[in-house]
Amino acid sequence: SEHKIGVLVMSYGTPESMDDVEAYYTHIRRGHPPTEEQLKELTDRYEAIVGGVFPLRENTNGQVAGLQDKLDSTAPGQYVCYQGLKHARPYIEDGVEEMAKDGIRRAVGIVLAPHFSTMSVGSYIKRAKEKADELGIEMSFVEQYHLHPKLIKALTERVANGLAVLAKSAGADAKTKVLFSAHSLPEKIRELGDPYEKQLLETSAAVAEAAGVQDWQFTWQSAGRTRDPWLGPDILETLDTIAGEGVEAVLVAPVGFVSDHLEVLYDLDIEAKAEAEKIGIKLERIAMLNRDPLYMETLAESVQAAAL
Ligand code: FEC
Repeated sequence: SEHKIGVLVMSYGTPESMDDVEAYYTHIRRGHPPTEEQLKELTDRYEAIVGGVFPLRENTNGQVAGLQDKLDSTAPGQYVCYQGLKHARPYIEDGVEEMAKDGIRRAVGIVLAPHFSTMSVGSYIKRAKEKADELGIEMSFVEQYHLHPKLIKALTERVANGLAVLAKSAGADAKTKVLFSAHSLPEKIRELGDPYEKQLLETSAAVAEAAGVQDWQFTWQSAGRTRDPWLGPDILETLDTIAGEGVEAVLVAPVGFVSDHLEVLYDLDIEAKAEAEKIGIKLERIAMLNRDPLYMETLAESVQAAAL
């Protein structure tokens, strides 16, 4: 397979079992183990989410397989996909080692997150590049694909469907708002001139425009539990603010994420939904991309462009 191009598909990673949550959390905290209380809080969140405990693993596996299929159909025999996770096995470095073992000399890296931040996609790339340099693999990277037309189309379809569902539950006359959201990051990214915020607003504006949505805003979610200030306002606060402005129905579009996982199934479907109920807002969420064919094409085309 020496002439094949390796594709390192990188994703956040999730624990393999309940027993693995502590090690996973320790890795996220850069080697600092969580307290009993922090660990219990995270374990409780995993136990509360619907559809089995760790859906991100299956979804990432499905996306890697879907991308391989798409590449095989457009460029038969040219690409071979490997998985590399940020906080769980197989780690990013394990994926690069697998490529080296298979004799891969050239590779492309892509992250299952559309927007670039030095703290997110940048850190995946840094780790992959370090390992690839060490093992003599020549590697290029897709840094973002947040305005790829097929990504925008897939998200637009979901917003249109979500609004139709919401109109049924809240009534077609309800004052409705679309809230685009993404994972918050520490405020210090602003001083670094990070493109994350700008790119998220660009995706949101493109989808709103294509879906004909007039009333929308962007909000953050899932801020970390650290002492640094994180980007806000958080979705819970935004819901309170817009309830005060007379909004009766909200469609949440978490465009910074591509899979069903904890930050969507807990932070939005349980936590934000409960807050909305408390203040009398009807809340629905768009379906996540998971293995959507348009998303698979977005990934395949981005990989092929970066491989040139
Ligand atoms: O379903 C799952 O098992 C995993 C869900 C999950 C995704 C995810 C995505 C992103 N994160 C990003 C940034 C940070 C920063 C910190 C941080 C902490 C956590 C914790 C859990 C967690 N994240 Fe995450 N994130 C997911 C899960 N994340 C659990 C630890 C408990 C907590 O704080 O809630 C803070 C780390 C630190 O202490 O420094 C920063 C970003 C994304 C979206 C991009 C991507 O997917 O890479 C950014 C999914």
